[in-house]
Amino acid sequence: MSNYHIKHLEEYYQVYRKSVRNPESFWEEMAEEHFVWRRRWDNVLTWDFEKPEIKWFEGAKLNITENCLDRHLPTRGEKTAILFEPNDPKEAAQHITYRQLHEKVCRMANVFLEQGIKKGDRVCIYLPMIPELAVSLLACARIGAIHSVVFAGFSSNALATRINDSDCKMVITSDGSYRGGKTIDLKSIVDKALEDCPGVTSVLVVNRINGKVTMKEGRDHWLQPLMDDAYADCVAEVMDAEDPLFILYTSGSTGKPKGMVHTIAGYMVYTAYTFKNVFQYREGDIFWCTADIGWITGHSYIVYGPLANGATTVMFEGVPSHPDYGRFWQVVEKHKITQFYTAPTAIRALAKENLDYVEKYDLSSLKVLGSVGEPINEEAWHWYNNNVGKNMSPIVDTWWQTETGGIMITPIPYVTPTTPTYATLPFIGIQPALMDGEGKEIKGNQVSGRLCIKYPWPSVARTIWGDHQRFKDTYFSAFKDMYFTGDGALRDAVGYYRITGRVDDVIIVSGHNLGTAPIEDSINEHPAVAESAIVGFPHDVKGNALYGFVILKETGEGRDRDNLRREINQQITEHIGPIAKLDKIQFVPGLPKTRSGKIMRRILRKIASNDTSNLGDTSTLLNPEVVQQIMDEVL
Ligand code: 7RM
Repeated sequence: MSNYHIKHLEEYYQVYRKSVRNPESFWEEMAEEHFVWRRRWDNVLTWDFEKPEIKWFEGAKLNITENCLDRHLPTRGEKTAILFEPNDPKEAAQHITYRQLHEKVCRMANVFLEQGIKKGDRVCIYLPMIPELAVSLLACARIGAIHSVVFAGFSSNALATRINDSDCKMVITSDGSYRGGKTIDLKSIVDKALEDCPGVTSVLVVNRINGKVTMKEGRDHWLQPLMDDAYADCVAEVMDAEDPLFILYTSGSTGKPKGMVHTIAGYMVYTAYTFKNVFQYREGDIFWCTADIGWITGHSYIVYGPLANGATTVMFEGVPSHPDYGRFWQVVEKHKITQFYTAPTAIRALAKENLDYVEKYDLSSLKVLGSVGEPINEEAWHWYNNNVGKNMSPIVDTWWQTETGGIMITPIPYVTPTTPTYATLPFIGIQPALMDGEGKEIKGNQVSGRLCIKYPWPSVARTIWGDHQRFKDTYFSAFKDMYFTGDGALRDAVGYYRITGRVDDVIIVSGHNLGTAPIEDSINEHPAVAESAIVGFPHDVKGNALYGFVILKETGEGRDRDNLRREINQQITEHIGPIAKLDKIQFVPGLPKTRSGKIMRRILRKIASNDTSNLGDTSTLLNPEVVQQIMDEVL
């Protein structure tokens, strides 16, 4: 098991240097030793960032489900693969063993075949966080169909756009879903979407809520009876390393969503290796990633990464606030979770609530805490570290993207000393570069620039479905021979990276580059402030000035607003300098967020610059109502 499990910092540097000196031989060794192949590759890597074209393990044959399921059966057949924790804490958790999961996947794969789905066909999956969701991804992979998961919080419009863009033939959904105290009628959302999707010939429906649905004759079928009748084994389709595994849509800054295409072998190798190291996974651990499988985090670190390692992975159907704000910690105690991976937005929401919700539970099983999705602000970091980790569990602040497939910049717990708000060091095999406005690499430490990656890694996306030109334009054109992430970052004196946010979040005020994240951190440290977001707006003298949207904590609601504004600016002056002071501060009830918890600054920018006639695409907003509320009170 050479180099598979990094145990101390010196070893990290050694393995890192090796992986960078000769990436091909490094990844070849990993691929050889830790996976099962039907045929060996002819080339480890061929690449050209100009075209762009990237191929890993070309010529190899495999099926990812044999790596995630079949090969574990002799040694781990009775081990829990998926631990399902339902929305309602009174409903029993389900422990699905590797043997049971294998059987479910095979049965579902046979159902797909009966529905006429063939290798290469696209299947849209629109399901809540129930076991059938994970099973359906693997069932697609079993027969070589390409899954396209659409997060079940998206509207029928957004769903239809995604189904049509990749020309899906089949949709897997459920009658409905439980979310906290609510139920949502998913099937009727699908029905509405399908009015505009002539290419969909069959719909398979999971019964989750015993809901009333209309089933369209000839098109719609309940899934369970078909699975019961299906054969319990299914021969795995032998796939090429570079065949697509899935499409996953990610919102662009403008225009329609981008269907990122990931291919089988490289994605498998990279997600498995990162899972093992970034979470210091050991046999017997119970790993919980709270993301939805509708996002890349769920694909890579609920399904493929954990299962490739034969791990027990938790699927949680519920929400952090139901039946109360202690739900996450109750689940940690109940299932003795060893690794807990969540998003800063969830941490901030829970940190606003009474500490009793955390302190009530025994969290001593935890060994590693993870964060992903946005920069974690200092206050949230400390809250997480003190109250969840009890200063005993390292926090891995993992930076990566839908496009990167797996974690790219991250500490390795118990190996890399952590610093709040820093994603720290590049993962093994990852070669970051910071670039300036002229397209030159900025070398050395204590510098900041645009974050690029110089060399291919196995799980980089290969194209945008149906639009290779856009793939090239978006990621491979800004800087020659580099993958451009769209993020800004700084590298500190010891070479640690801090992600400062999307590059379009950099605001130039009087010629100074200001990242939004440190200013927001400073504001958020004010005791009356719950959360904030900053954008620039045009200013005669400064070029841009800063506009802050601030959510107050309940304790701050009664305070004099002008005093609060003065205190906030005083604090920014102390933390960053007077240059970062805000010209305008508006107190708001909420911030417009995407369904994955990212603030939609584009909308705030329009509001701040009084340009609200066309807000652009708001279909991915979780809370469209706050936009109107903010506009009604604009300064
Ligand atoms: C995994 C995921 C990608 C964007 C990325 C960043 C931001 C993600 C961090 C982060 C600071 C982090 N995929 N981002 N992780 N920023 N620190 N640890 O979130 O495609 O949905 O988003 O998210 O801007 O480019 S994603």
